[in-house]
Amino acid sequence: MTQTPSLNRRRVLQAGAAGLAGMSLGACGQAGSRPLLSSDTHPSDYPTVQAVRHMGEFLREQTDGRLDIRIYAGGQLGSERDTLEITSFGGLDMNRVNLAPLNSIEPMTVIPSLPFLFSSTEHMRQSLDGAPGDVILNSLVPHNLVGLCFYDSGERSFYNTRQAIRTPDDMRGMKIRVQNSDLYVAMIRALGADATPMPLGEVYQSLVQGVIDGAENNWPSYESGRHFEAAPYYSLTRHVMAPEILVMSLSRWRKLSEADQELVVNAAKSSVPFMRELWDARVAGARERLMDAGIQANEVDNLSDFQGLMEPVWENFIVTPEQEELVNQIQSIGSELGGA
Ligand code: GTR
Repeated sequence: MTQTPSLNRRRVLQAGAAGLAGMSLGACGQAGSRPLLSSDTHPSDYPTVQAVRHMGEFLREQTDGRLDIRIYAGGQLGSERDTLEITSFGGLDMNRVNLAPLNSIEPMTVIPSLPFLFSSTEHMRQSLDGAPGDVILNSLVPHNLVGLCFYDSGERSFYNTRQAIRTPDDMRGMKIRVQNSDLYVAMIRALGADATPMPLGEVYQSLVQGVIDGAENNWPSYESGRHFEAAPYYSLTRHVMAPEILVMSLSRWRKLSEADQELVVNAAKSSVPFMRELWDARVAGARERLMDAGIQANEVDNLSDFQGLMEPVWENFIVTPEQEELVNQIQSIGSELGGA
């Protein structure tokens, strides 16, 4: 990490901790004027960042500026795993992350990350807007986090520096970067490749230097991280549709009055449809720009080859009756939609 971000990071985290210490002296609801500090690994124009900014505007308008959000974008405060830990300690107020780095913290978050669980965007959205989503948001409280809302993250597919992937055999022996999640490691191993967990910020350089052969992500991240420059083969396996999640530190949450807690939840909920609109446009735009840039995208005819290899992964990662119940709920939403 360069000197500037680490200095910045230290300053922000000290401000967060000092703010919290100061607030703990005050009465509930008298949180003072310090904005809520929020982290995101993506750049400032990315839909997740814009959605949290939108939420901040909502809060400012509703409270005459008493509540506000300051976003530290572009991963300047550190990786998702590190900033999540800081958030649960109360050193950061809010954090927008993917569900993957929460997989090792809370087993219920594993479920929407299961490969090939959702049969469509609608299936994913309805599940997360409904009871299954609430169960997951509420499951984070014992980990000192409050789940505020989910954002779309689209479909993740594999990309690499070498060749189009059409069958699992094509990726045998490849080194594939994954997020910090045992589920993702197991998924890659089951496909016959080698999994290398690493933070998003290190992926571009690792592709260029040949430390890894490929990775997996949605169109917008493949574009914004410029991974396509080094890994031009994008194969549409669409194996995971794990959403993004916005969390708040429980200690900060508890210092809000009930009315402010309600405002924060409403602000988060109101940012979801806003984000979805941006997201759909961003996916379409990214795809078009990448095709124009000359990447080699290919459809995968027999996705069942990939799906079949995921059966043991499901078995190993669905271990509690609560998780099983959640899978059933999500699958029945899919059946009602006529998909799953
Ligand atoms: C993106 C996601 C990020 C992060 C990233 C990654 O799609 O928005 O939160 O999880 O993938 O692969 O690290």
